[in-house]
Amino acid sequence: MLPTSLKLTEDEDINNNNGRLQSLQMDHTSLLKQFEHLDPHNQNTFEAKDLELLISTATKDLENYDAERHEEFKRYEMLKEHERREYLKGLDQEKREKEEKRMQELKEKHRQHPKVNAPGSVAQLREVWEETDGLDPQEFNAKTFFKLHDTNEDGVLDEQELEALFTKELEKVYDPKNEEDDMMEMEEERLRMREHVMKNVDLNKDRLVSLEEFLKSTEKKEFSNPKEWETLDAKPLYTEEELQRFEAELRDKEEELKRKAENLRQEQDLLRERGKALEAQKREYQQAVLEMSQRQKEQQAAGNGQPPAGPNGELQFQPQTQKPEEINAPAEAKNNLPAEPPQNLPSHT
Ligand SMILES: [Ca+2]
Ligand SMILES: [Ca+2]
Repeated sequence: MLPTSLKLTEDEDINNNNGRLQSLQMDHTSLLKQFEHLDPHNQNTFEAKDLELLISTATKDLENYDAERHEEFKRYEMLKEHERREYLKGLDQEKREKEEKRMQELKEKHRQHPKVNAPGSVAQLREVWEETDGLDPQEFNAKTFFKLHDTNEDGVLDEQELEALFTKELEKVYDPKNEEDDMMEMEEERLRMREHVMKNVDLNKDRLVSLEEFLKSTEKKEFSNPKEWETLDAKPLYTEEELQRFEAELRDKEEELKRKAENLRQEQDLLRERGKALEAQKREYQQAVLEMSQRQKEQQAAGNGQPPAGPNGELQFQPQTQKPEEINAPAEAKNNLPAEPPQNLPSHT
């Protein structure tokens, strides 16, 4: 949706409304940046032409957005069917037949629902009027209805306000509690309903319903006597050919993923091998360093009387060359002759 500041009512003359223009200029540069296709020669003034361009660009973007949603939905349905078929393929015949029967029953069950009123028809609006708004059906009035459902009171029904009107109809077909009802389908159905109404009602194609457009639509034949609304289950959503193409695409993607996974596995193996080689090399180096430093210690020990180093380079314990009692002992006591009792022992008396 366009920012509300950009919505001009029909009788506003942009070129003569300087105050309005000035307020638009406040943030028009940032707005311009949001849309790609604007006139690059006119970046400094915000003119009616810009506004028109902006609106038509935004409208185009929204159209593309809806188209993309339809496309995504179709793919979703094809994926669902693909998975269903794959699942059935994996079963033995007896189980498969049982499952096929169960699925068929669910499908039938989904198809059984009260009649859906054509969106935008008098019957549909009256039902909202009566059941949602709690008003007397005899007093239905299109203008009051419009005002009531223009919830943000900006004078138009936008897409959200319009879609909200269909909830009542959609609830006849889709119940989140039922296995057979798919809420993705409900949203696709809601989108289709909105597009259907816009197509009939939105005369100036600005994706908004003005009161005038709305009132005009109530005078049309389709309003009181519409064509029956076909719910999604009425027609196939894709052809068998489209499904085949989609499945081929899936297979291609799967192949590519497998290829990528295989490449990754090979790379991983390679890295693991390289890691092992590095680890072995590291150990070899460590061993070499150890041996060299041991040799160095031994050489040093031999060369300058340093004590030899232990296996990890620590100094080995060396008994003291002189025992404490020898320090003050007479020289003759140092030989192996029976020693005289020391002369200067402290008396213990
Ligand atoms: Ca509104
Ligand atoms: Ca319109």
